[in-house]
Amino acid sequence: VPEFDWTDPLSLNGQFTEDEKMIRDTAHKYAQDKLLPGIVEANREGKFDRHIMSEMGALGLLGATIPSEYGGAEASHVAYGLIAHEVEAVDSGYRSALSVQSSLVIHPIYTYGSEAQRQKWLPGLISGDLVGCFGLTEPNHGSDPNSMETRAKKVDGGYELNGTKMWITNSPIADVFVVWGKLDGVIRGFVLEKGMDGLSAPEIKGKLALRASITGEIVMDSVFVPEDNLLPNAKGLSGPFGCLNKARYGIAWGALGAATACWSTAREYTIDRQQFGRPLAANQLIQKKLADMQTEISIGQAACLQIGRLLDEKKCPPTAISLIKRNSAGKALAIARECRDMLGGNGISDEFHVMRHMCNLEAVNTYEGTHDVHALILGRAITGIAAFG
Ligand code: TGC
Ligand code: FAD
Repeated sequence: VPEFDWTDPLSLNGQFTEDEKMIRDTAHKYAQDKLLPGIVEANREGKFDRHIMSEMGALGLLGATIPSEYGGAEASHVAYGLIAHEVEAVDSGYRSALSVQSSLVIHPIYTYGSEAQRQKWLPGLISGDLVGCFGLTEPNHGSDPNSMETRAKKVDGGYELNGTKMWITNSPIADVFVVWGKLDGVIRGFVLEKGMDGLSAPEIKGKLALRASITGEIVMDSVFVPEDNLLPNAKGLSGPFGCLNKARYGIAWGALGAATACWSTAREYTIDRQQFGRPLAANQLIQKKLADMQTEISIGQAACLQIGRLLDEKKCPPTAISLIKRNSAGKALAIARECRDMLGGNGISDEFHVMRHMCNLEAVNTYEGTHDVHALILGRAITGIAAFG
């Protein structure tokens, strides 16, 4: 009889290719050896170390699915998901940096850009020499990006952009800004570069989630953007949404990495800690919680694997990505809250990592489409009735 492996209850490891396992192990080692030792301090101080992008780039973790001619690792979507899982096991903020760079900046330049644009920006973004950000959300328009106020006007030799983007991961340290704005009423993508006149990216302070990630605004005050910086092959909301599909998929894997880290901590803690003369883990209530969490995590991972394979086969409907993004983020948040409780008073200390994950997952449950917005996307598909407006 095959043995049950509590670390891999659905034997998913056997479903990965050798390449995927190698990439996962590289990401795991990097995250544990290089990211984990500094995360408590980075979170306390609210600091993101720019050098992390270069380190991830050097290991091939950025833009991993992109062809090698631009510096990419030509990895599968499953490998990309496994990278997100391992990095987010340390901190959702580090996975955010990776998601934005890979799915929201490298992907649109590769998919919607001209050959000249690919050659100009992709190698630097994939190596981590350049940092990118993605501006869709605005102060007055988050769940409803179609109502955006950012406008582009045709001028001699290019476009003039006016508008403000809000809650933009990495914008204060970005070299390259993929910004979405309306040109003659149609949403288009523009690549802005640090130093352009009228472009600024002030940091948003006071975050209680994703403190080790840097977040800012993008303020565009009559920014002149040359003709060559318009992404030629994206028109309408399907442009930014094509990027969100990729990022939401990575988040679905990543959130389960954070959940796994919390669950492992709670497991070890309740085995080690004695109350009433025996380990906490000897109590049925504790074992039930651990079993419920393991069930949700492993079923969630199996779902992510299925979606990853569908993406690799170019057979994945975007609505299926809403299902896993919503499931993983919501379940991971619930698991982190439960683990926090299982650690008792120690659960509120950052030394145990769980409460940091819990706070981070509040943001993960909100960005890239809130938990409820993804329910409405599924609801529209199920009923044929859009409940947004
Ligand atoms: P709707 O009528 O649904 O669609 C308009 C056009 O877009 C197309 N489309 C998609 N295309 C590809 N993939 C998808 N997932 C798509 N969803 C829609 C659609 O086919 C249509 O195309 P066309 O050519 O017919 O015009 O538009 P709506 O305005 O009714 O949309 C409503 C809703 C709720 C689905 C949508 O607006 C939504 O998903 N809102 C959530 C916004 C969001 O996710 N923002 C994320 C910002 S980026 C971010 O958070 C980064 S955090 C990253 C990090 O730090 O890790
Ligand atoms: P709102 O849309 O105002 O929603 C508020 C509440 O109302 C939510 O609970 C929502 O579910 C609910 N709601 C909204 N509409 C409906 C409806 N029709 N029916 C029922 N309930 C509804 N954006 C970017 O473009 N780039 C980034 O890099 C980026 N990074 C981010 C990083 C962080 C840390 C955070 C917090 C956000 C980031 N975002 C980014 C923005 C993020 O995508 C938005 O916050 C998110 O889409 C929600 O938009 P909102 O904050 O305007 O909330």
